[in-house]
Amino acid sequence: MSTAERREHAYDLARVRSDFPILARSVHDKPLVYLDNAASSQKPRAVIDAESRVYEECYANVHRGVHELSMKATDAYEGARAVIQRFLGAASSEEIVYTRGTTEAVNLVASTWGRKNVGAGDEILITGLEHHSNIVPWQLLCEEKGAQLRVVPISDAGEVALEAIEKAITPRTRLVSVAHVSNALGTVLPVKRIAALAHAHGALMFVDAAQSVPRMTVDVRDLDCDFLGFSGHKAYGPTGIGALYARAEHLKAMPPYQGGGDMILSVTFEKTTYNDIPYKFEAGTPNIAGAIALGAALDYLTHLGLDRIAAHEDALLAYATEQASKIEGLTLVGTAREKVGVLSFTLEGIHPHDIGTVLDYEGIAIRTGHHCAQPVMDRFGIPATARASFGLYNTFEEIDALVAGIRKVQEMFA
Ligand code: 7TS
Repeated sequence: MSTAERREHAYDLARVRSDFPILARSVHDKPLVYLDNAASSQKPRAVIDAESRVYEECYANVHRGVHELSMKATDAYEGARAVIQRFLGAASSEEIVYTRGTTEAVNLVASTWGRKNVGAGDEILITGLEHHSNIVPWQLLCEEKGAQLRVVPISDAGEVALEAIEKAITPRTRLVSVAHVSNALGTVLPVKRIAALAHAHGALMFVDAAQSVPRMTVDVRDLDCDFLGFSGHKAYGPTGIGALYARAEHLKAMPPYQGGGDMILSVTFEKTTYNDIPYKFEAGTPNIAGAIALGAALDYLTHLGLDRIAAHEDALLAYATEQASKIEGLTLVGTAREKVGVLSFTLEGIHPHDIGTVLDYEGIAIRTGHHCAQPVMDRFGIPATARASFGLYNTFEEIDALVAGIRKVQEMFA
């Protein structure tokens, strides 16, 4: 995109920033520079208000009461499910299951679809750049079933070759499960093409969309995936709420996840019949206000425009990469051609935790550590990285502050 086109597509950044009350605060007497968006993003007023409005105006339990408040709460809760459905391009809102987030979406599929469909000698295929939440649930399943977890390696740039994935799929592969965007490296995986490969070999496809949903258009029918999970809190919504998208035919065939209220049609001590999808997978009183506020967050993103958000973040990452490359002793970890959202790096002779601590005193929030992707660190032979991750409200001046902060770290540890 040219500079002129970018300007035309850009939104009013100052106005957008004013939508996020927390961005006005200072940290250690410095203006807050929040660059930890891959871990969790800040919330706009629209989300904060949506959540408090539920408790002030229409709070009651859902799917239960005939009284006015319960019906209002149910309407808003189901309305938010329809927002998620449209946001993801799903065919029907019965394909949207509320979960606590991405982690629970993976665990739900592993322990329901997985327990039913994966047997001894079968294989689950993942890549070397996965977050722990897209590794451990499959390990647990494989251990229980005598199945095998296979891993497609990543290159020095942090990419995964399509040919390597194709080679790793065998007639025993039941599921391919990959991140759309790596949280540690920023690599964008070609999930649409990976889904086509999986299907061509009779396997299903799970997309971990935790990092893509907040920063690019994600359309489940275009990707043609079977399952997709994301977290509300990374998409400017509340914590403790997210969703699993799954094709209706899979949900109908899958056994229930947890047992309890709301997931049943009838219960006797002899036999229980289960509710229709998606409720079959939603036992117990859910995060009602959180779900409704997640709907408000996705509406906010839609209103701003996912392509404008993506263009802005691309420009931020390009600028940050250019500036960081000028710093002697700084090594970028993750240099994929298709990359978004995060800038992971190490500084020669300085532990990432020291980088994070010094930057914090400058008011700059980044994450340091293994980012719940220890195999990625092992692959690059490092214990940790420092990671700046961008959001729709970050500015070019904030990247300048980051760069100045990094230089200060180097001076202190010289
Ligand atoms: N998958 C990816 C790609 C992620 O980045 C994360 C969280 C998860 C799954 C798990 O999401 P949750 O909401 O269920 O916890 N990633 C990070 C991170 O990069 N820093 O903190 C959490």
